[in-house]
Amino acid sequence: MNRTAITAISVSMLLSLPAAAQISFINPVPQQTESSGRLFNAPEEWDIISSCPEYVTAPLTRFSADTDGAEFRVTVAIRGEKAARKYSALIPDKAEGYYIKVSGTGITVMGNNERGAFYGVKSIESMLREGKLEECTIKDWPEVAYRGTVEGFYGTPWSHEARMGQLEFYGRNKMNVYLYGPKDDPYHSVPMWREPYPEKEAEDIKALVQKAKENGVIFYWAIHPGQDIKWDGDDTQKLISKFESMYNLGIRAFAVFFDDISGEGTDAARQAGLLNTINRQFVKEKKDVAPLIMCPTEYNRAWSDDSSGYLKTLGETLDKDIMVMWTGNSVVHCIDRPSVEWINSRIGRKAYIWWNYPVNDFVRDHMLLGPVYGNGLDIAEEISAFVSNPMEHPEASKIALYSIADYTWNMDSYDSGTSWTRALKDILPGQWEQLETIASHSSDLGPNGHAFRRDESMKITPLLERLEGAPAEPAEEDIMALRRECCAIETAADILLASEENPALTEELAPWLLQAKAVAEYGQSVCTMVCPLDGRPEDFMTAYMRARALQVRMYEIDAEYNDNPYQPGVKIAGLKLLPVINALFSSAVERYNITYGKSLSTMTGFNPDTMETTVEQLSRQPVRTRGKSVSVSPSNEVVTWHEGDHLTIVLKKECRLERITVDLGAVLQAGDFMVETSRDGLEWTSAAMVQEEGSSRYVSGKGLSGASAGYVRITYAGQGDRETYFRNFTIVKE
Ligand code: 14T
Repeated sequence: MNRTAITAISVSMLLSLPAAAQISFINPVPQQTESSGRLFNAPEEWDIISSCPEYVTAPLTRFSADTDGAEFRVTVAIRGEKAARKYSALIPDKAEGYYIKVSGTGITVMGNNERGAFYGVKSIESMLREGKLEECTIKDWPEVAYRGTVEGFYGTPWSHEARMGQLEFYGRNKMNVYLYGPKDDPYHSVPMWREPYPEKEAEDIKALVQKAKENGVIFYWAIHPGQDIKWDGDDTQKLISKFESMYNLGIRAFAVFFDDISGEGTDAARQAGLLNTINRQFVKEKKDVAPLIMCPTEYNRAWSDDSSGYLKTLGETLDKDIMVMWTGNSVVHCIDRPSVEWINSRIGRKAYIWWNYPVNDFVRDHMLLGPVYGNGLDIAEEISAFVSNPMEHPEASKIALYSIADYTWNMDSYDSGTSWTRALKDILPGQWEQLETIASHSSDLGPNGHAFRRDESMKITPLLERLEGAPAEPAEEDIMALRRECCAIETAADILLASEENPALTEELAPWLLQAKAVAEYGQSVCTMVCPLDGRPEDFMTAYMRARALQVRMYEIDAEYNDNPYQPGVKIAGLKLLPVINALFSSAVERYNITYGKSLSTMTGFNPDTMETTVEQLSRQPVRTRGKSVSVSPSNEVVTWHEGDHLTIVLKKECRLERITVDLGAVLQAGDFMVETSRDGLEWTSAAMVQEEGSSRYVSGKGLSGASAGYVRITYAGQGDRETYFRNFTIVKE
């Protein structure tokens, strides 16, 4: 074992001792700490001396009674105040910085500004998690000015309660921005962005604004008007009136998103004109409104083309104090320094990073619970902000958000592994090891159109690689190790399914926990097939039958839960663990068949239908079989078809078809696209497709019923390139 490994182990042992140093509860990891290591119980009474606003000291009054004249004194002040004078050399000279001193006689919290003082208090609050304090001094400040989230995903927007909980979580983890922009809120986007919110929603927003204030979070409200905006003064006025109505609900920070639109709305000069008008006639006039944020249409490098001049126009025309969002080299991508320099030079300002992680709106069957890694540790100086687009699962998103808070505050010492462990402990203190076991096998996204992948099953990767390399002759100890891991997963899933520690988390994870349990039981059966406990063929057969039964159960869980129209189902451990178990299964059955002259099925997985295509952008889209329907997962991207391009669904077994549906997001010209079926992939019969009234959906005509096919394809038969969406391509078996 090398030295780094030894240090790593001893550090993690220290961290997992029950009486962990209280400083370790503080997130993000503070910039500078000094500690005597002395821990003591928080007194029952303390005297809080502060002229800061109430919310700054409120976290402390929850712990001990604020009693005038109590011996233990807590002083909270902000640079410039009299009480802060003698600390002026100790307070970091950075926005939101703070200085803390904890001793047996009292606590001093000095903020460089109001939010700095609040964060100092939040650090004390975190330290108090087990009712203890640690004698220490801390100097702390953030490296990125704006840190937080953008609720910017497609799918079910977060509930009001979830948002309230998020804002508290941001306060605790020193994130200062929440951008409200769920794609499926009709009052944020088309069709109703011009309308004020109904009363109930308006009340909720007021409550969120209040909650944000109490947690030092800037609540940005974003509008997404680009799909139907008309560039006349009229819509500008309507937009400003909507902002005015939001201002009346307490909103003091605004954003305009122009992402994912087409047509008129995408014009850079017009967008910049609108933003500048809002900036000058609304933001500046109000005096108490935060700097505007805009999300451009070309919001990532793959979609921005210097020849269009789009970014250059924004860079030159937009008022300098308007911030511009950016997702990186593609829609879903990690951010590194060269890529930030590339965009900064075009927009003439520091990019406002919109990181599309852990958002899973394009892989909704996956839960993204793994460590946060991959972003440059040297980009703090180059960006104006870094916000994360999370999953529609608010509680599960906190695993990633905890580390994103850590990363953006303190990049220099960010360590994704330790940050992840601390996140798990924070979110589920009593059962974090079980959560870790599950999360470690639920981090990759599976194949997806953005080609964004995450590592998975890291702790047992060497084991899985050995088994994968030679599934036919696995070492006995490797099978034992695999069995142990599967037992651990099954145990963890059972414990978490019944856990009452964080009910919201259990509810969100439940389908994936059931799936994890099925995978784990399947894995154990396969281990028994490979190494029959007494080496008797009867044991093999029982284990084999159970493995088959669990394959069916996995399929059923996938078919029953998480019913959304895009990526329905429940996937877990798909990157490494499940493929290895499947490989072991198949080779064990093969060996058995040869030895005993049998012909048991070696097939694994119940998604035997596949797809072939000449369209590069669609080549990574998965095929999904659900009941009788087989469909190619839709792509959000605009797809370019070249002459003769096709996409073919290949059925595992020829069968009679009931229906074919196609939706390319537009009304098609006769002869542009052809849908055909075939029994052998050689001889093709064309299927008549009928447009559904007033929609871009086409459904096969009556003639199809009864036709038998093993292949169904759609071909672009027009001339020149053609751009379309790819919303749906489904066949329904009879
Ligand atoms: F504005 C952006 F920065 C952005 O990322 N917009 C959307 C966002 O709402 C969504 O959650 C995210 C992840 O799916 O990606 C953007 O949505 C897309 C991505 C596409 F590739 C919409 C259409 C696409 F073709």
